[in-house]
Amino acid sequence: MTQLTKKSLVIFAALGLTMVACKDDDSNSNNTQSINEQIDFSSHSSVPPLVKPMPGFDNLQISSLISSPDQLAQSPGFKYGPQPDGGGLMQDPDSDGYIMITNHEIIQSVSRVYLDKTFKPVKGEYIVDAVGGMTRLCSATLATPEVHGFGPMFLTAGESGQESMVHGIDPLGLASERSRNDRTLPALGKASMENAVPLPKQAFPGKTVILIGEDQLYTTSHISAGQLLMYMSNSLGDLTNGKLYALKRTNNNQVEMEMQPGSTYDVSFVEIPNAKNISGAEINTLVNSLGAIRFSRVEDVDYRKGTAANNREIYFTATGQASSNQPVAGYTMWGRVYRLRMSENNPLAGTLEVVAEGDSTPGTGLINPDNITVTENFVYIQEDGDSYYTAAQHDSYIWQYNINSRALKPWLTMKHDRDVPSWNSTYNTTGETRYGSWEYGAMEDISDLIGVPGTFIINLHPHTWQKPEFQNADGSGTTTNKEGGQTVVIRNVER
Ligand SMILES: [Ca+2]
Ligand SMILES: [Ca+2]
Ligand SMILES: [Ca+2]
Ligand SMILES: [Ca+2]
Repeated sequence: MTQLTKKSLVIFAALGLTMVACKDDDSNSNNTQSINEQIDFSSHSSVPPLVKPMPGFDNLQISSLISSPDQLAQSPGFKYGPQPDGGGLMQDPDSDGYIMITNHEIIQSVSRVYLDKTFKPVKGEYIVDAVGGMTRLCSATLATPEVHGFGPMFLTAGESGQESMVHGIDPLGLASERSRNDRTLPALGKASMENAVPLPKQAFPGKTVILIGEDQLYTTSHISAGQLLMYMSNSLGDLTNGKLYALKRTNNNQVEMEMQPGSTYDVSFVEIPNAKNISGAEINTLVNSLGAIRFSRVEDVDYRKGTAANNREIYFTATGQASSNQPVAGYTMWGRVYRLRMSENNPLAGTLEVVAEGDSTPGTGLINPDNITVTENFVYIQEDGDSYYTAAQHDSYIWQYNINSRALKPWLTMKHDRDVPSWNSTYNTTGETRYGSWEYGAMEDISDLIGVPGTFIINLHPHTWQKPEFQNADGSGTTTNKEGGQTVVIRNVER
């Protein structure tokens, strides 16, 4: 089958399911007849879920989809790698099942897992290995023709220093080409990037707009700290001829802590001239002289789902930094979540607000937000607590922020169960006792794709679960990490 035919099938398949979902919404969201009864939500993994609901969310139904020790029927040699971070799910154009694309941060790789129509993983392989990945690959986004107007393309960002780049990976590409290192997108710039998130095609019709978080802390050798970057082209699907921009305040104030919760600040995107052809070091010098806001480590970015107006509402995290457990002047320590409202008629203009932050509740509230997932009515904020601030009082949570009521509630936590010896010796092989030793990767709404409302997958990095047999999952022989990874399915998630 040619590539073009495959892509066409993806479009048709996705349109079919979208139409079903729309019908459900119009009639009755509780109409059980509309649910895809073929999906089997029992745990398919040999490892139980490594997360559990927080009090008040006991209706969540959690099953484990895949974990590193699992052996899949059609690919017994495949190992699901450590640190599953960014993910994307699509229908398999060649079957009645699905394809899950996942990057594995620390081994610089991207896996492709095939699932049957019941959502059971049956086969896995790598489409990027550490040789092709070149840099750590963090969060990621699967761009699709039906939502974004181009693709399917898995945009996965490199985060190993300021010369890292975004890779555009064909999710249907050949596994034999996994070591190819010519899949980067120079026009999207060079930086230590967490994610490159294209906005839906309806947000700014005719344009390609991609928001990129720079996970960079302030150091004397990197005084611009982290930026919110934007790639924009006036042609839909053009990833080569657009321009790169950085977010700044219209009053030129670059200090993030001079923006307070409860206030709204005018911002604009300033062009970084010739970004495609200069180094990441040059970009960082330039953005600082252009007056870009210096955030403490921008991690993940997402847009509000629903209408085009919603899609122009952007949420992103600044995960924070500390020096000897104390704040660094001008920078968030415990982390913040920002909301950028982009102007309908001008993507270069907008307003910025702090909607959640941990600095006013050191150690008990928000701790180092990292990945972020936005639905129509909620923002799910995923913590990465392994900076191990001494004042931290809880393990990594996912917080649920209600966009309308502004309520912020701890929603999910890691199942460390350190007081259960058999569990602790199995899943905490390094014996780490501090809070926050496990981290979340991406959380993705798969409801419309599988036809079951309120269903999400969440990737987990149980960093202290390590075994020699988990090493070299991508087969390149170039990495030494031996952590296990897991992806879980969660139902009854409020959207
Ligand atoms: Ca990061
Ligand atoms: Ca920077
Ligand atoms: Ca992370
Ligand atoms: Ca992080």
